[in-house]
Amino acid sequence: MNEWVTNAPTFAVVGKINMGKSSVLSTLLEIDDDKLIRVSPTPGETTRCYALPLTFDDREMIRFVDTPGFSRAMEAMRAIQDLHGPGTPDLKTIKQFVTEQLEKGEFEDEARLLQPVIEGAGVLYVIDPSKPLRDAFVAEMEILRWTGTPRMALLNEKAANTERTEEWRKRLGSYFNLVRTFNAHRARFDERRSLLKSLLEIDETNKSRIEETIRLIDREWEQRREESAEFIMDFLAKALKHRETEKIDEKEEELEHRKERVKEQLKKRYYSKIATYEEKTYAKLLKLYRHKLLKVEVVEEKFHGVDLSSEETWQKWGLSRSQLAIAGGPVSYTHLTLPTIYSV
Ligand SMILES: Nc1nc2c(ncn2[C@@H]2O[C@H](COP(=O)(O)OP(=O)(O)O)[C@@H](O)[C@H]2O)c(=O)[nH]1
Ligand SMILES: [Mg+2]
Repeated sequence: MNEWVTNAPTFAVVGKINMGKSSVLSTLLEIDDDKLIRVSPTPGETTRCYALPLTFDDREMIRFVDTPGFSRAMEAMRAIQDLHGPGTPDLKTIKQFVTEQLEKGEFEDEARLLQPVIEGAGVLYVIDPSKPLRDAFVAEMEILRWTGTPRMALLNEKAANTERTEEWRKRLGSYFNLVRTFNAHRARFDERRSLLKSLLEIDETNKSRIEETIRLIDREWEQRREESAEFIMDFLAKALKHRETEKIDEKEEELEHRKERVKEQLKKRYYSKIATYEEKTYAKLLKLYRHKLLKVEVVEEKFHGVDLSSEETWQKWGLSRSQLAIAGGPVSYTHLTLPTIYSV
């Protein structure tokens, strides 16, 4: 019985340890959760395979499998060749290698990584093209080619240097059906969508399922945008309507310093309240976009001493004269109503 490949189209994410496999998956699937996926600066943190389903309404649409990664690709390649004898090893040889090595444990990482592949999973091979193209990488590509499985290479550029990218592309082109870039740390919705779309090119048998998933993702994204616009409008309405008042008695009204003190207190309370509203809005937006680990801290002090009615302030924030005219309405309103309401 298959352990990793079930009814949903399945793709194993493979590559050398520390290439960013887990990072690619956490970005692609919006998994911002240490418990579900381990992204780690310490090589070798993922020690077994993990099934990561892309689910809608409890239905598993596509399954990805995070794998430990190749650790001894050259030696594994030779072991597979020895197992096969003369000629080119094929899927049968790889199956034999996996079965034997799961028992023996000499190439445990390789055997675990190849297990979903021999069960029929498509392959997403992650590399970092800023690394030199060593023989060990060629060995990985060779082993994957022997499986005969549909496969795509993903260039996850961790460092900025791109001088080796072309060389990588050329080499990958002869081993993979498709070569795409996907930056695990910078990819946004469009890149994620386009990666899912690329799966169509390596897995034609599941065309309608993958297309349906893309439609669902599009619909979900649209809903999120509408919801986030509502959150922001709600925040603005609350912030603009907010008032802080303080009573001072007649006697004190004559005292300038007393009035100034009350003004300062009001200001503090006002900005603290606005900061609370802002923080709550951020929390709702982060939840909507599934960021669990990210925390936003709104520092209310950053507003202190800011004169929102001054043109200079807005220009410092990079607003042009016409934008300033638009901003001018609510701003002067906020400013005027802010700390100057006294009830006597
Ligand atoms: N700057 C940068 N670092 C990355 C990127 N992808 C992964 N990393 C880092 O590389 C390290 C290994 O990543 P991980 O996903 O655990 O690699 P894996 O062993 O292939 O699963 C982690 O410290 C990641 O934060 C990337 O696109 N840009
Ligand atoms: Mg990993």
